[in-house]
Amino acid sequence: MSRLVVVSNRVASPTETKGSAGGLAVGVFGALKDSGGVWFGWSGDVVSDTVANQGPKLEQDGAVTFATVGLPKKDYDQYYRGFSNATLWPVFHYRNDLAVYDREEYAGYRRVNSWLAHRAIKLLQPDDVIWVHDYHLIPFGEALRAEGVTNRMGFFLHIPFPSPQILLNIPPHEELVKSLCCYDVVGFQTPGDQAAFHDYIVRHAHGTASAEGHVEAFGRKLKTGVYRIGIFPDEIAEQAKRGEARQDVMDLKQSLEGRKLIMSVDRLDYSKGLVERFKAFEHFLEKSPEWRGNVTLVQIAPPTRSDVDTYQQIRHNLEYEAGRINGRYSGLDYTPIRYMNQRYDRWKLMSLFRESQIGLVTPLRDGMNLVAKEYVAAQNPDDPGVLVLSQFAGAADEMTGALMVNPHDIVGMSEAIGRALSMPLAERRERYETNMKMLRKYDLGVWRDSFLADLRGVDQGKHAPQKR
Ligand code: GDG
Repeated sequence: MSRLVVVSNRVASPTETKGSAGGLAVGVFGALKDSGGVWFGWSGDVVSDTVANQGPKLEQDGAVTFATVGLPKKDYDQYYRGFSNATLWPVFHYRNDLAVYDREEYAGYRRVNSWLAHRAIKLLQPDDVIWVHDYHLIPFGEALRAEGVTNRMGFFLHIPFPSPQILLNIPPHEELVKSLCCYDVVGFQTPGDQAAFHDYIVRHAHGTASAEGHVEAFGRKLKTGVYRIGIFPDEIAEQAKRGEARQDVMDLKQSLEGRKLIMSVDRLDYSKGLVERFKAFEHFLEKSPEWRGNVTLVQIAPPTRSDVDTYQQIRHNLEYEAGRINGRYSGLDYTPIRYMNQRYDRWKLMSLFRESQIGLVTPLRDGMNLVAKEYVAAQNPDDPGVLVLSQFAGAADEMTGALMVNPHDIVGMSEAIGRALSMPLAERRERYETNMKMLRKYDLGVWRDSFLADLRGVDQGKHAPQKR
C-alpha cells in the first residue's frame, strides 16, 4: 500500500495523539500507522523568520513521521488569524456580518499555502497519497500541482460549505473554488454541503456536476463525496464508564445534591450558539418555577482564537449573560449556570456526559459536531440522557433520535429542555438506540476508510506530464 501524507493546519504531537487528543487525531493517526507516512503542518508556534526557514522539525513514531513548521508573526496574522479565521470561518458559517476581508491577508493566505507546499515537497515520495484537511489549506494542493507534483491528492472540508449566494461575499470566491478543483477528491460532511458546492460549479463556474459526484470545471475533473465524520462509540462508552468512580466526577455529583444536570461543551465560538442557549435556559426557568433550584446547566467552553476580535466579543457577551441569569435565579445554595471557560480532560467530559440527563448541543451552524455524537456514546444504555440538537449541525442528518431544535427559537429550545427533563425511560432508550445505530454505521473508521478508498482509487497517472 502506498504511503499516506496527511496535511492539516495543526499537527498533534506524538504524545498528544496517544493521550488527550480527540478522536479525530487518533483516527487519522490510525490510518498513518497502517500505511506508514507523514503528518505535516503547523506546530502552533509563532517563530522568527530564521527559525521558520530552518525546515520542518521531524519526530518519528514507528512508521509515522510528524513534520512541523513554525510560522512567523506576519504569516500567522495574515494566514491564520486573518483570512482563515476572520474571513473564511465566519462566511462558511453563514456569518457575513462578522466577516472582514482584507486583500493583503488573502495574499498572505495564498503565500503561506505556497510556502507550506514547498516545505512539504521535500518529504514526498512519488506514489504517496496526500490528504489535506480543512479551510486553512484550500490552495495547498494547487501550490503542489504548480510545482509539478502529480500524486493523488484529496481534500476534506470539516466545516460547512456555504450556498453560493453566501460564498459570493468573499471577493476571491472563484479562485478558492478553482483551487478546490485541483484536488482529485473533495469530501464534505453532509449532502447539503456537497450540493452547495455543485450548485456553485454549475451556476457560477460554468462546469458540470453529477449526482454521483463527478465534477468538471476549470479544465479539471474531480470526484466529490459525502464522508460523515464520526467517533469510535465503544471507546467513548468505555472512557465515560471508567471515569464514573473517579473523585472529580463524584465531587460534581455530590455538589449537585440530586439536581438534574444539563451538559454543554463547545469551543468558545460564535457559531456554537452559546448566548441563545443561555437565553433558552433562562426562559425555561422563567416559565417553569418548579424546576428552579432543581436543574443546573454546566457549560464548558475552552477559549480558542482569543486574539481574533469577534472571539473577545463573544466571551464578553457570554460572561455577561451567565452573570445576569445567575443573578436572577441563584439561591444561597444554587447556581443555575456553571460556566467554565477552560479546557477539561477528555475522560472527564465523557463521564460528565454520562452523569447528565440532557446534552444541549445547539450550534447556529456546524460542519458536523462531534460533541453531539460523543454525548450519545457516553450514555448509560439502561438510563440514557436525551440529546437536544440543533437542526443546523451536520450531525442532525444522522442523529434522528435527538430532540431537534432551531437555535434561533428560544422558546422552542426552552420547551425541548422541559420535554427532555420529563421524558419517560422507554422513549429515552428508543431514541438512544436510534442514535447508536447511526454512530456504529458511520464511525470514524468508516469516514477515514471510505475517503481513502476513493482517493486511492484515483488513476495515479492522471496528472503525469504528457509524453511527446
Ligand atoms: C470542527 C468543525 C466538525 C471540546 N472541549 C474540550 C474538548 N473538546 C473536544 C470535543 C470534540 C472536539 O473538541 C470538538 O469537535 P466539534 O466537532 O464539536 O467542533 P469543532 O472543534 O468546531 O470541529 C465541526 C469537526 O471539525 C470534525 O470534523 O465536527 O463541525 O467545526 O471532540 O470533545 N476536549 C477536551 N477538553 C475540552 O475542554 N479534552
